[in-house]
Amino acid sequence: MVDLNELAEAVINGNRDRAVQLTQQALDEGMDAARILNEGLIAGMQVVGEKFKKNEFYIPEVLVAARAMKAAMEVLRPILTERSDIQPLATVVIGTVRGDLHDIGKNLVAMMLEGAGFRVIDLGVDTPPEKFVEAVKEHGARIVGMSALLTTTMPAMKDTIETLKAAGIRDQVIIMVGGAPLTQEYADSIGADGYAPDAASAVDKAKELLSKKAA
Ligand code: B1M
Repeated sequence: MVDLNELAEAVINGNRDRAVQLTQQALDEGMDAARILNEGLIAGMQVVGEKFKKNEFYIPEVLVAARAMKAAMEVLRPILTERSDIQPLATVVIGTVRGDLHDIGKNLVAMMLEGAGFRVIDLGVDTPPEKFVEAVKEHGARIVGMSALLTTTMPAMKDTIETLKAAGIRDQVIIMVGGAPLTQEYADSIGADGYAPDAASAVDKAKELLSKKAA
């Protein structure tokens, strides 16, 4: 049986091949994908963050850890995005906000939403407000999802909401925000419709807000 601490270690050490191999092995052994993700990959990345904060790790180490985590997430993708229904629940436009290059959490949220039956348009990282507006118009999105991992890029969420307002489409969409430094209070203060602390609750929140809006 795969030891998930070993998987976390592989992420911490940036050992991509080992992370991929252990993730695949855990799946083959019938382990739950959410458990592999939370207790292996996310737990490892948590340690990376702590080491980075204490100056025990620098950017290159964090980058190789992120590369290992992303490669292992690709192994989980087919399971996380497996869907039973055919008609998408709604279209979600999602992106990491302007100035912010962190995308692991955003990618996870996108995968889980896809798995829950949403059509997801992923705008990537460092997304300017205007790009969100264009994408909502182009794809007829009902939900706008924004991710930020830096306290310095959180204000870009407010800018994006203001830009959606200026474009006259703010009330057509549900705005959801998330990312490690975010709180419900911050989400309320910038006028977002919803906040979720992790990818699984982001799916619940999206469904809840959608049904409220339809009611
Ligand atoms: Co950066 N970084 N980083 N980094 N990095 C953090 C965020 C930091 C907390 C590290 C630390 O000091 N401990 C710190 C931010 C401090 C702050 O602002 N308070 C930091 C810093 C300072 C920086 C730089 C400024 C460093 C520098 O250059 N001096 C720089 C900024 C670059 C930029 O963006 N402009 C930088 C760069 C990088 C890398 C490029 C090296 C790399 C990113 C690689 C990549 O993403 N492709 C990186 C990484 C990996 C991290 C840490 C270690 C890990 C982030 C992560 O992937 N976590 C991070 C420390 C940490 O968070 N422990 C750190 C795992 C991921 C699954 O969690 O993203 O929180 P998370 O997503 C969760 C939830 O937040 C939520 O669901 C996800 C899944 O459960 N969620 C949503 C996320 N988005 C959501 C959206 C929703 C709903 C929920 O609705 C739409």
